[in-house]
Amino acid sequence: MNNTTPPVEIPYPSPRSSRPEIMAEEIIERLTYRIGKDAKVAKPHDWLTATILVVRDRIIDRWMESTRQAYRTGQKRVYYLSLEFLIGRLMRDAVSNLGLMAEIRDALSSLGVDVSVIAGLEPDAALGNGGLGRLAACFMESMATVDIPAYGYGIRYIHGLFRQQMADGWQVELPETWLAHGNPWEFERRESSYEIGFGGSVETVGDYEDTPRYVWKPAERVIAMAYDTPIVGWRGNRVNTLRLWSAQPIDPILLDAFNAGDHIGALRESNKAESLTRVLYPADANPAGQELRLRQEFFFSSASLQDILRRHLQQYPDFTNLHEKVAIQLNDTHPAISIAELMRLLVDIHGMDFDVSWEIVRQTFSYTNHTLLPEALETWPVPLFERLLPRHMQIVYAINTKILLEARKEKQFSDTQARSISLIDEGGERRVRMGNLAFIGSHSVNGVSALHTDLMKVTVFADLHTLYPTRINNKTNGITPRRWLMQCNPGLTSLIRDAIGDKFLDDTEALVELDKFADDASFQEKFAAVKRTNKVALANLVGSRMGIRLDPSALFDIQIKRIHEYKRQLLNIVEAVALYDQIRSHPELDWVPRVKLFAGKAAPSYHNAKLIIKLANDVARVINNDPSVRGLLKVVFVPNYNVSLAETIVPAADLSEQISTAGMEASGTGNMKFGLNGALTIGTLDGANVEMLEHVGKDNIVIFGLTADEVAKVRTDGHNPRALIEKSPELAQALNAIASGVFSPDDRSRCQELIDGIYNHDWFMVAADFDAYAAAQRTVDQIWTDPKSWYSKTIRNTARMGWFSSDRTIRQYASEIWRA
Ligand code: HBZ
Repeated sequence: MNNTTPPVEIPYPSPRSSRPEIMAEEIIERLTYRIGKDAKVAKPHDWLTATILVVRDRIIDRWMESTRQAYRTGQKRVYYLSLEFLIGRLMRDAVSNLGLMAEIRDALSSLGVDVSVIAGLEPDAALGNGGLGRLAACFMESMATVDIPAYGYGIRYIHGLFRQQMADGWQVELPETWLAHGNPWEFERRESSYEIGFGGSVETVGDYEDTPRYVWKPAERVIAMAYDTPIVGWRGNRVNTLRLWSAQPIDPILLDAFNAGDHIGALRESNKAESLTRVLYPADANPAGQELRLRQEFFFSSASLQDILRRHLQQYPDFTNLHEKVAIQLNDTHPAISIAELMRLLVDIHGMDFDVSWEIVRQTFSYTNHTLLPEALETWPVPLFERLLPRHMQIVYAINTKILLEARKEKQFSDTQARSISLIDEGGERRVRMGNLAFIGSHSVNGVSALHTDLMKVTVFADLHTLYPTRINNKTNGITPRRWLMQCNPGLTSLIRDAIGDKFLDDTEALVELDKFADDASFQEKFAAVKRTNKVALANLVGSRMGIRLDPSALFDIQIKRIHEYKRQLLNIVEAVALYDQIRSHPELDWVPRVKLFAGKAAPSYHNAKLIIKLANDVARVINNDPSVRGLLKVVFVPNYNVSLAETIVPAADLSEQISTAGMEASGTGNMKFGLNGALTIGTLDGANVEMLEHVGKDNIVIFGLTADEVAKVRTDGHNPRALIEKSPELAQALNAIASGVFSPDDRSRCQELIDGIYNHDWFMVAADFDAYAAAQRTVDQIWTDPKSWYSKTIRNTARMGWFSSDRTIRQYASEIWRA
């Protein structure tokens, strides 16, 4: 370029119109020129794609402006690294956040297209398993809403979480194909590609006088290529980026091999690379300890860090201020290898001093822990780690030496304490502890509810907490009120607007104004009518998918979440069986009609969880077909639970089951979604239930069972479940019915082992909590029979759940952890 001529001023395009007639024209334009279809022959999917493209255009201006603004102001950027983003559908979210809901509906209807029909065709982006992945999705939306320049980094899995089908009541996993029709939300960024290495060796350069330099010579290399999805905040104020990495081969085809006739071998490298990002590990709070998983973790960590460093160098000369301009949040330990990788990049590639780098790294990273379950804390065998990441192994040893010396010198740590904080587990097969690495390499370590954070300090991280007593802090989870109230429950949203105005749309805590309507008869009636409409919608869905008729005037009692023994779906099923026995033995009593609805996926390798699904289906079949129950009790297991299904189920719930063994559920977020949508919670004092109790008040929640302290005490003092069962005839009868095959006549001993577990050790306190749980359920029945009291409580739930907005959580992360 000739530097005497001034640069050409390229004007920005003017913002797109939001008039329905203009958008209708644009939809036709996209249909014609982008999809190549005539409106006359266009299929519903074509309309969906064309509509998304039109919506997407309305996001792009703001997206670019958000990026420009971040550069202009030099604001600190937040990077959320997560192996999971459980997003669900994006169209309704984007349209609603842009405030274009009515306009899009009108534009489409002028073309003879029903927006709700095409919206229902959008596949769920299910790039996650459960709570941790859904939290990441809520956080992305909230970070855009509260105007934080943020990037989410993850993996673009070709197959997200498996599709769950039932075969004779058993879970069967089928591949999910969310990309089958293409993904109109994403932008492929070929220019944002990075090389990722694996294996090989480390060479030392320089002699003894010099500080040696280490050069990693990987044996294998793949390319990480970026795909960007814009994430729109509420009212479209800010648009952030979700950047997902896809693995590509360095050489798409080995032509020499192909020409020599080895057609399969010619593609071997290519297939190997692509397999890296082909599937999401379907494990949730279970170990997923295979080599491919570690490869995925390193792959996306390294790509993200290279991207972050490149962006930093566009604005600053070096990395001495990295921690002032960059905050990286590690979503659990899955990206914890980033700590060693950032050290490698700073020291080996950019020639920085080890100790200086370590301080910057520590100030840059922070780590969120999502589970105390020891089996879910990631560790990797040293030989595997060393083979795959030889330079990172050296760095881990170097960090370990530094920290252990510090602990012994400054805090007089004993051998036992040193063993517990070490990055290497030396008991048995030597393993690298990713939790300890994440803790030591971060300036902040947070739990996700007050109870969970307190327990972290005295259990898994007790000794690290002694060493760094200010590092652990709490950030109670939250949920985005856009998806989990405004979009999924438009009826309730408009009722609330009529009552208290619009303030709650921007400040969820303003919902508290609703409190004064809790005992207002006319408001209660409208609240009940909205709930009924939502229940009819759910009943229709269950009717059409499963052929089971649900009575919308029954109490809808709902437990939806991953299937895990600690979440105690089994306790709920056993209680259903006990209730079934009671109804049959006392037909003269006034039983409250109930629907017990379950949904959730089990990790494919989790035997007992899959058995619990089968049991739920077996119990459902027997109860639903027993005329003596007269429809007073129905049990349903709805297959293929996902975000979209939750959006129909949550608004329809009367009762929310949050019944985990106290001390085991880190937080829970489903509990918050139900409360916000006006369900009563039956729950233990576990996770965020404890804080929900504080917010909604003890009269508006039904709490039962052992506390976390009591569970711990029972476990150490010794627990005699058999004696308890013998003292509880209802429990004994229900357990014996299940164990003896009443619900599994084809295989009478199917559940014997499951029930033996309760008799012999009862690790999850099913027997210990059963009587309290059954009594709490009868309290729920009591409240239900007095509708005034029921709605007074459930309205207060909606009114007082505003604090559980993820906007509040994100503001706390921003001010207390990221300083952004
Ligand atoms: O994270 C969940 C917790 O169980 C839930 O209580 C919490 O509300 C939610 C969000 O903070 N945890 C997960 O979804 N997953 C894991 O904890 C996990 C841990 C290790 C793994 C896989 C999953 O290897």
